[in-house]
Amino acid sequence: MFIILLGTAGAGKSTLAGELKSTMENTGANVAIVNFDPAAEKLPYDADVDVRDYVKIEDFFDKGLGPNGSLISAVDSLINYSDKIREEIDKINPDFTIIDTPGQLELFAYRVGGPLVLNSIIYNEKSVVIFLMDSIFFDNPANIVSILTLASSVNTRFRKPQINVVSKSDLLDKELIDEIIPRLHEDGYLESLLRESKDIDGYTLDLSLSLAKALYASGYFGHILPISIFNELSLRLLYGKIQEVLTESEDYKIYDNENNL
Ligand SMILES: Nc1nc2c(ncn2[C@@H]2O[C@H](COP(=O)(O)OP(=O)(O)OP(=O)(O)O)[C@@H](O)[C@H]2O)c(=O)[nH]1
Ligand SMILES: [Mg+2]
Repeated sequence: MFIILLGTAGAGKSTLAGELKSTMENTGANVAIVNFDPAAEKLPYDADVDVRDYVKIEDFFDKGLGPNGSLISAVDSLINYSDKIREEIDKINPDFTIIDTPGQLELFAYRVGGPLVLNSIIYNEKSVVIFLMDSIFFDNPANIVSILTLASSVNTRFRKPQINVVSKSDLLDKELIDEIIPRLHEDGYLESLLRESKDIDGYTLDLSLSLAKALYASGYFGHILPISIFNELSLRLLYGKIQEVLTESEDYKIYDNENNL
């Protein structure tokens, strides 16, 4: 079973990969981590499988590409090694494989290459996407709408069960954690926050209201889980949610963690 960590640059994916592995292993699970970032320099965990063994980002710089173009081409070229990467994972034979992806989210929200390579590694196994929304995006309701719109793009592209989490929740106010985030799934709540906000008006308000309405109308919202590497309980709740999703048979939806909190 595969757990794909996705999120904007610096959202905490690599750190979470290592911490989640420890949490899961403490309950007896056998967990492997795949580093899926060809441009990673230092990782906060020991990768069991590493795409840097297959592609070198420098080779793409040498072809005259810039840093972003190089990363995109490097990930695309991993399609040639997906069988080998899967063989490596199968040799380890873990209960769960965590895939730590690069923060160049365009690869997964808009382009074909990222999902294509990941799907060819995952093949017919069950998988779940954990989408990390950095707590910095929770500073005002318009930014919450923006990051949820991005989360919905990822969901449209991957068509996999997806758990949306707010990462680094230790940096958020108590009011956000206790009162605002738990209510975000309630139809119309985000719109009321937007209308009450003093910082948003005019066109930005109209656009944000329309996007928020569309997110509710499409049924996109599930409960959003705040997580922090400094809060072991939040990691255990995330693991519980992952287990629940991976043992359910539904094809693709946003998962609701109401019953787990
Ligand atoms: N306060 C706080 N900081 C965190 C948490 N998780 C990660 N960080 C910090 O956030 C920074 C970025 O973490 P990374 O794990 O490298 O983020 P990433 O998403 O892998 O970044 P890219 O691979 O560059 O996209 C590091 O300084 C981490 O120590 C958290 O739960 N709380
Ligand atoms: Mg990383």
